[in-house]
Amino acid sequence: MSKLPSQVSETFDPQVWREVEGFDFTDLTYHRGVDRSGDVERDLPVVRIAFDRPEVRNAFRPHTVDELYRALDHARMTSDVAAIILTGNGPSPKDGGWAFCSGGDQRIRGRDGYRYETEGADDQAPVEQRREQIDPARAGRLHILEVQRLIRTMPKVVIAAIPGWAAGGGHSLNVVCDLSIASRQHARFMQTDANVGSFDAGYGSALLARQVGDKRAREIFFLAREYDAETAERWGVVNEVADHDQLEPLALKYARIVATKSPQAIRMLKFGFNLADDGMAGQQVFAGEATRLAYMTDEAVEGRDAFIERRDPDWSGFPYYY
Ligand code: S0N
Repeated sequence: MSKLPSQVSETFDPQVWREVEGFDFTDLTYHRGVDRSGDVERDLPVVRIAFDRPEVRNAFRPHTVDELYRALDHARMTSDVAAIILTGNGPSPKDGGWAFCSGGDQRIRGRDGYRYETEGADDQAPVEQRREQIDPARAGRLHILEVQRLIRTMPKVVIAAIPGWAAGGGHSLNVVCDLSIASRQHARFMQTDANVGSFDAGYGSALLARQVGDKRAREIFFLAREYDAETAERWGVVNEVADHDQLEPLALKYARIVATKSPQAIRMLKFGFNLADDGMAGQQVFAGEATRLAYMTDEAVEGRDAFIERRDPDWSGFPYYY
């Protein structure tokens, strides 16, 4: 059941967003930017994906992660979308607190590494029985890492707009986004993984060390101290701090600026930024894009045509040095 625009989030501006049709998300909201300033309503090249579990500081359960992957992948495949804003709705109806995301929902974390939803499983039953009650393909995966990889490898800019807490796996999601802005009044950061026996020993820590320096990253994880938006900006965890009511307008402004740039240049830059840190996987993503570009050359067309026409390729028109 979709939410009324007025119910999405206190900072949500229904004038600049329309719901993306075809989804029935329960743990997220998914909107497309719209320009309603002229006679005709026009889509903007930006989408807004928001965690929508404010009562638990936007913690994610497996179902949330499934929805997040679907929304991000849909945005990836929408050819006229240049940038994705990832944020959290709020405030919490319980206590007015704000959150981007507080990581994995600790209430459904099974001892065996599986994640148990209340729905579909009797959460009072012994672990072994619960395991038989649910589809392991849906419940057992630590698939927030798949979301991280999708954000990292998608050929579009993902902008984290942090309205409140970014903790644990939510802290790591911010790390993996391309750009970040944070609410001066409510954004708070804490890497709580080690408090709860969890550890993002991948992007959440290694990429963080790239961003803030090795000692600082170790401090963030080993001491798990809270830090605010201005500290986050000083350390390089976010790009800019905005007043709370200006957070979403600023995120939209970032997205619209990105959309004025060459899509090809943005893709190659993003993949180039990632390449060295991502090793052969990063090389593969970069090289895939280079191959796509190469297919557009006469030289590649000659190779294809020669095969189809069952003749030797004629490379004479293509110099070894440009
Ligand atoms: C975010 C914190 C600091 C906010 O504190 P505050 O403002 O005092 O609010 P609280 O009163 O604590 O919270 C309000 C209500 O929200 C519930 N809640 C908050 N966070 C969670 C959560 N993560 N899971 C479930 N519920 C949560 C509170 O219980 C409270 O509810 P009520 O009102 O009913 O009492 C503070 O809340 C905090 O520290 N939260 C926990 C942060 C945390 O430790 N998160 C988990 C860290 N680990 C991960 O995220 C795992 C990452 C991950 O998923 C992963 C990564 C790599 C590989 C695999 C995985 C994987 O496990 O999938």
